[in-house]
Amino acid sequence: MTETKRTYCGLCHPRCGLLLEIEGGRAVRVKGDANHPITRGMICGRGRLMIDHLYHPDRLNHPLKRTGARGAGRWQQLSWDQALDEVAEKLDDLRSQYGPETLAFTHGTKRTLHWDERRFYNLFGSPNICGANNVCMCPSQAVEYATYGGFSWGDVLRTKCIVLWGHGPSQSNPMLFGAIVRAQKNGARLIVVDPRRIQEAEKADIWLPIRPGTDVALMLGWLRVIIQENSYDPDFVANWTVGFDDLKMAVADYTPEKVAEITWLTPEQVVASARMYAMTRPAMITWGFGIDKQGLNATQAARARSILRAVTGNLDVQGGEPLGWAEPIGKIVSHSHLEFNEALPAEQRAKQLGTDAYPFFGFPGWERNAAANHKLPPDYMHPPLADQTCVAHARSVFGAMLTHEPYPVRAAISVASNPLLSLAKVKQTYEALKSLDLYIVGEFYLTPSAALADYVFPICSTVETTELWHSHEFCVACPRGIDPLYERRNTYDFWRGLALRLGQEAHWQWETVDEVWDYCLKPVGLGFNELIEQNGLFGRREYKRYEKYGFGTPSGKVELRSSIFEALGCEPLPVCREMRHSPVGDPGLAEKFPLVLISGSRFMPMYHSEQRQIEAARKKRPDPIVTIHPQTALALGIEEGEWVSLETPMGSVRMKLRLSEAVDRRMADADHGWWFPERSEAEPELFGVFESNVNMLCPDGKEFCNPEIGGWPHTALLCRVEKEKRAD
Ligand SMILES: Nc1nc2c(c(=O)[nH]1)N[C@H]1C(S)=C(S)[C@@H](COP(=O)(O)OP(=O)(O)OC[C@H]3O[C@@H](n4cnc5c(=O)[nH]c(N)nc54)[C@H](O)[C@@H]3O)O[C@H]1N2
Ligand SMILES: Nc1nc2c(c(=O)[nH]1)N[C@H]1C(S)=C(S)[C@@H](COP(=O)(O)OP(=O)(O)OC[C@H]3O[C@@H](n4cnc5c(=O)[nH]c(N)nc54)[C@H](O)[C@@H]3O)O[C@H]1N2
Ligand code: SF4
Ligand SMILES: [Mo]
Repeated sequence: MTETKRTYCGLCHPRCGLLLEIEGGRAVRVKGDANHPITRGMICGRGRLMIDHLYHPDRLNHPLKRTGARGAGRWQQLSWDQALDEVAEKLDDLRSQYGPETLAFTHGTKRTLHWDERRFYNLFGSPNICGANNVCMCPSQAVEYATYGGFSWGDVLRTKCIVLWGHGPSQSNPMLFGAIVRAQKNGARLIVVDPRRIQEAEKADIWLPIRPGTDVALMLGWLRVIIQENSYDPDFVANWTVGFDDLKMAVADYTPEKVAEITWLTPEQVVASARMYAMTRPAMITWGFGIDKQGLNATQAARARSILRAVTGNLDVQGGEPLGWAEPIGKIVSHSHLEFNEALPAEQRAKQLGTDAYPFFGFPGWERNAAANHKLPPDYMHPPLADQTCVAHARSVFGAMLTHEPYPVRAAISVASNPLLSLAKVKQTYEALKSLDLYIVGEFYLTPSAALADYVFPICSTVETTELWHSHEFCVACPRGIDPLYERRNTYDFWRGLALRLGQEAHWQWETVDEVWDYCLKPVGLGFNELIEQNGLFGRREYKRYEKYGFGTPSGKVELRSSIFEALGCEPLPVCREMRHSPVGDPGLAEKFPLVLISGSRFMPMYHSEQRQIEAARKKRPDPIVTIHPQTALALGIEEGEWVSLETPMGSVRMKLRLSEAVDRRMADADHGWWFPERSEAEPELFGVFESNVNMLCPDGKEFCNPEIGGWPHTALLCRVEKEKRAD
């Protein structure tokens, strides 16, 4: 007999509705849930692999404790209680010896709840949560809070013009891509700013093949055209912004000719695209990782993008860039409340590593954003999440593991992150993790990072747990499809298990995560099960609420000139910087490393370093790939399908060569996230983690990071591609 259970996929961000078919207690098939109120039966090629993932023989099913040397691949199984008891005791000892700040956390992309770890760290007393946050979306969030008091999310289905700026949803967000295709059918224009001729570029009205890392110059050029041609919204600018005259001066030099020279575009392309964006209303610019991964320029590009949205009058209008939470969705208990940031005392906040160098992304910036937000009704605009706008800098944290400066970091926990694959400067991350007294990982699989742990906890898949998923406009209950297999548990149980053993019991009153969801839904008069039954809660959006409340910034207006940046010694108006390793930034280096490197462009069905062990996924992408133009390959004497060495001044990796006219002759496009689960775990092999891991080539020194947030570059670097030199 087949039983069908409603559940959800969390193998990437959208949380699509799934139906799990269960026979004899075992899930055997998966398909999209046609009754899901948002995803309506759609699932992608990765979601279809849920069964393979759920029962994969490599899955971690029991807690493990290291028995040999770190990284030697020798483990013993133990019970959750035993493992949690031992870990808690060690954490307690380390806290007494070095202070709570000695415990760090490495953060991945939004796959788990995140507020639970923040709550645990706040109560433990450590401000040292670090990870991909400085490069992924969080910078945009922090910047938008400082500029207009919230994070906007384009209204794709009702817009007339979409700008995909460093964003390739056909590979990275299939649900959004579907919506863009529908919007185009309804007449929306599409502008794509991307160095590669991606699928979206083929469909675009205008494609701008920009030189990587120079997007701020184009944004400033657009602003200049828009101001000169009076195609901005004069009423909005006059009534709702501060700093317009300063902005005018800041963009004055960015003539179409100058922008063209910087960006590899033509002056005509600059002007035509600016006009299309400004004169087609309403319009929206999506968030794209192509911007956030630019290191030096990422923060200022996010600032310039938010300014473009504002001066064109697209903020908080239908079809533009809505702001804030729809009624009554905003009443649901926010993640910022669950984070419990007030629990971390000022003297512990002051110890956050890296904040001296990058104040805007640490407590000094977060506290200013939060103070400005407090003027607004909380159900209209939730406070900035510390999880997304207030983190320690990974390199400072790893530095403190190695040097014990400014104080020793002796322990770390990684849950839902694979730092050896995701962070720049792999070797230092490796040395740092190796040096710890205690390293704990919560995972699905034994990854290269997990292989270095002292304890590994088996975490259940999304279909084995629940989640309350909300956007600004709706809230959906994500139900459990089957009970957790073996001894897998969800991350809430992991954190609560530790918390109870470390004196935090008063603050973890909910025994299960389902009870947390009931607590969150109480203000809207629902329980989690009722929400499942009524198939979601949908809000009613009001537009232009700034007319009622103002913006959640210090001035109450959109700050084209940012007072928060200024107070923290950061550039208050958008500026363009030349990337350190670029054909212009270092022409001498460019002679030795002549190609501009971009890394990590998304591809299906892989997600970052995941799915490498899943046969059906691996068939589609068996090897790490670097792509260059056929003419470039001809000149280098290398051919499609051969293994090549890809090198930057940081190091060298091997990848398989692909040739494509979709990339410029002057650049190379390399996969990220590669390790080889089929190889040996024990060191020195460590699943081949150093062999084809593109982050071996990415730097994160201060000269490469933007001074506001400290984001490091995964794009716009210099590299060379050569025939592989064989040892034989
Ligand atoms: N060179 C280069 N580097 C990049 C990027 C790039 O474009 N180029 N992209 C960057 C970006 S945007 C990001 S966000 C980071 C991503 O960085 P990470 O999030 O660290 O990347 P993943 O490889 O997805 O690692 C997540 C790990 O968590 C596990 N996992 C997944 N879901 C869960 C869960 O629900 N619970 C638990 N406990 N574990 C789970 C997976 O098995 C996987 O090993 O990488 C960054 N690194
Ligand atoms: N299949 C798959 N989907 C994913 C992920 C995954 O690993 N795999 N990761 C998820 C995560 S955490 C994230 S953050 C999102 C990111 O998803 P996207 O925002 O789509 O990010 P990317 O694919 O990294 O880069 C988008 C585009 O930026 C371009 N680009 C690179 N450098 C530059 C530049 O300097 N300027 C401009 N204008 N463009 C540039 C690339 O050519 C690429 O087409 O994807 C999510 N979805
Ligand atoms: S992996 Fe696919 S099915 Fe799963 S949440 Fe992401 S888009 Fe949806
Ligand atoms: Mo990301």
